[in-house]
Amino acid sequence: MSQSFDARQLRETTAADSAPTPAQFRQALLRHLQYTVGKSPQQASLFDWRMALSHTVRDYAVDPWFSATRRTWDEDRKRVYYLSMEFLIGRLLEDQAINLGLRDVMVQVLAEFGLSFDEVAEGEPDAALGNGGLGRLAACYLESMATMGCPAYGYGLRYEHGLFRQLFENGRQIETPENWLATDNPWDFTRPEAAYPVGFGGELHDHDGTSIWSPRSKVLASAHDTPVVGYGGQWANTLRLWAAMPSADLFDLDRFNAGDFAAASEPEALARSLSRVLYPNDTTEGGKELRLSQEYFLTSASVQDILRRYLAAHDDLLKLPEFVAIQMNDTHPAIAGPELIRLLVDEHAVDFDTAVETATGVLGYTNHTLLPEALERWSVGLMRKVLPRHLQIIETLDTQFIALQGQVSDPVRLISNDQVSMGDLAFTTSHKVNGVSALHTELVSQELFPVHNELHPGRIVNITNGVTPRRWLKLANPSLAALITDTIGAGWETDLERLRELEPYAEDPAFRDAFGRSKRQAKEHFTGWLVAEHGIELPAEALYDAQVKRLHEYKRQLLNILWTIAHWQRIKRDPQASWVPRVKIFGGKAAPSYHMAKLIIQLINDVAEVVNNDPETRHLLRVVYPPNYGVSMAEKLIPAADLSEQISTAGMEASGTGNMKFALNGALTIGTLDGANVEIREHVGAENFFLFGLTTEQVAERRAQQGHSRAALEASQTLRDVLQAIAEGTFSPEDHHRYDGLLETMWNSDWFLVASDFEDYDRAQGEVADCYSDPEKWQRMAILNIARMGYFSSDRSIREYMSQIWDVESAL
Ligand code: NBG
Repeated sequence: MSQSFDARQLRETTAADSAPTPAQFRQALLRHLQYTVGKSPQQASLFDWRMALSHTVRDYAVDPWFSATRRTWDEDRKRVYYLSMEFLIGRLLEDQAINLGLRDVMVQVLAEFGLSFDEVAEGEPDAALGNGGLGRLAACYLESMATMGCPAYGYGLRYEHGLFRQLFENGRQIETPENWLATDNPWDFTRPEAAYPVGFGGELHDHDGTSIWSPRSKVLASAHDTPVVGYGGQWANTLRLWAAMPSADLFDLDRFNAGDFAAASEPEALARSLSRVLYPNDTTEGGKELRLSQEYFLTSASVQDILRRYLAAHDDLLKLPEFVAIQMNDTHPAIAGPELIRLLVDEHAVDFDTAVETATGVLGYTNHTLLPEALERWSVGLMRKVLPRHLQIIETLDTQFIALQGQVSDPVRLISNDQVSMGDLAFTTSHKVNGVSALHTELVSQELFPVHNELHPGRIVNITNGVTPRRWLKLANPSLAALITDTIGAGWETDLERLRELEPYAEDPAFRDAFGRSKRQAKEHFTGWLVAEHGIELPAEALYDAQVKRLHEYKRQLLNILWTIAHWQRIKRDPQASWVPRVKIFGGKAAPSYHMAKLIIQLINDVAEVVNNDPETRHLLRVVYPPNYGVSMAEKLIPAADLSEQISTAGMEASGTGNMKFALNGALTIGTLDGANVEIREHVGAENFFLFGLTTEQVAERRAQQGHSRAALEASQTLRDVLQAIAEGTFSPEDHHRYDGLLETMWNSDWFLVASDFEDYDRAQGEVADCYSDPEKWQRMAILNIARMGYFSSDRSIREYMSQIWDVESAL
């Protein structure tokens, strides 16, 4: 039973019991070095060692992978399919080694060859197949599903180029292509036999009242599998990524022979572009044909694969919901509803209404944002061009949905203003729709889908996000993880609520000291990397105050940097006062076409340039912004932070997951009542959280007030001084007008209420500084944060998905 599944059982038989001896591991490693990589230990480069090591670790994943797959077939278990355009995995070597119980032996054996594991591992490129929170959540969920023994597949695209690599040139963001597949990907099993044709475009013909779709071009989706091993090595699932391939049989010889060369090679051109590059937009979507085609490519290949697997063991397609749960990660794979209906009706002769009922029984939809620009809408013209049969199905669904609403003057429609609303489509074809934090789910019900909600009470459920403690504590923060294990014993890794046993230790001076030492170690690890990688030196004894996440106006990096300027001005006015030394750390990328976000990046870098070179304040204030923030940087940075900035305009951040990682690693949060901050504050205690800012309701009221930005500025001399300094070119001496646009927005519109929240943020930052001056108090609060974060394990989230949405049981 999923409900009674006791994760503690895992501890008894973790892979440690069956872990290889150093001699066995050494032998396996040397074998791979010689026969897979073709090198001797004397000749091997760090790259060669990493390849041999990855293959060695991968070997240990195969047995649990086979046995999990076999058991799922033998026991005819229900499987979960997580469809996502993004999986932000990062590196895999250490993650897999930890879950297989191989980390220690691996480090030891490498040392025998004079190698440091960190050095070897640092060469692994991040699999950056995602933009931000949504993609990283998918990666955490895969890992948790494997740990919980939930039979599951992740389905995604194998982009040749993941999220762009960010460089700074004179403080400005430059995007360069990322190339994670440039060298071998040792985790990948190529599965040429698992390939499906995916059609695009073409025409519909009527045949005896049914529609026959003849696509104009077809592209082959070909599978690449990576085993995902759960902690303890007892279960493993599959991440299946589709690569697009032109296929010989799909090459249109007739067209070619008729002289229409361009048309004949159309499938080839389409194939080359489909899995070439990840769309670099976080939350906003370019209305591009290629993007829609990518989404359909992922969805169609996955749904065909799912049906093939189901039909290999069953023949009654109407029982699909008993054995299959498909989760749509945002609306990106929302074409899954029409695709499943199409396959059932057109290829398996199921009648339309039964097909709809079956699809709805299978599908679930997670909404990750309320931002209107992120709610996908495709024009009817584009749909007709790319997916004519699907458009026809959506039109029928639309008619049925309107009928369901009865006699209302202005019904909600799946198609309106010549656009298909993918959110409304996803809702109508799912049996459950979930938000990602309590506040967000409330807003999804009230603001986004009120009509759907009334028609289908109970369909909307909340499942607050979570993060995997294996990667975000055990791997990322070895010193804190060791302290926790020494104090409460092992087992917290799969039963994070056990961290509560740390609570009494908040009062224990010896434990607080030990916690302080572990924080210092994490800081040294981060700053050591920062020096080596970027040549940036940081003072060790300072408050590390971090905001790392995608650049977006609603996340308000602007509020943070404006306050930083105010703080600098204050120090300069009174350099002798007892200031708490601070390091302001920023990290994150902006969508390449998002002008304002890029301007904010430039401002942060411009401010850093001036502030870091000010001899008067240098020892008290630093601003650092290492370029190309990603999973691997986060693993070093988050454990080092003292303060976590979660300062979005209330009502705009669906959940946040960085907020959870920081608090779990003992950073205190300065934050608004937004997303999962609300629940984090409830769990850790209001007295252990620096709250500020307008609430969601107050945000709405404030926005409705004419001239609110000017009024707020008139009330804050501090903020006016900051804007004045920017306007005078203090940070852009070569171009006084660089920030005119930004200043104009601050005075005249300020949709994100930076000015309105500034004074209260300033007050909260003052409290932070006071509190940090009392190390005992600070450490007590930090320890209580850690102790009370157990709820935010992605294991808890997955358990809720299993029982509330997927109706699937753990196999363990
Ligand atoms: C993001 C939200 C975050 C949330 C993650 C994961 C999108 C569309 N949404 O607040 O902005 O934590 O999803 O749910 O990327």
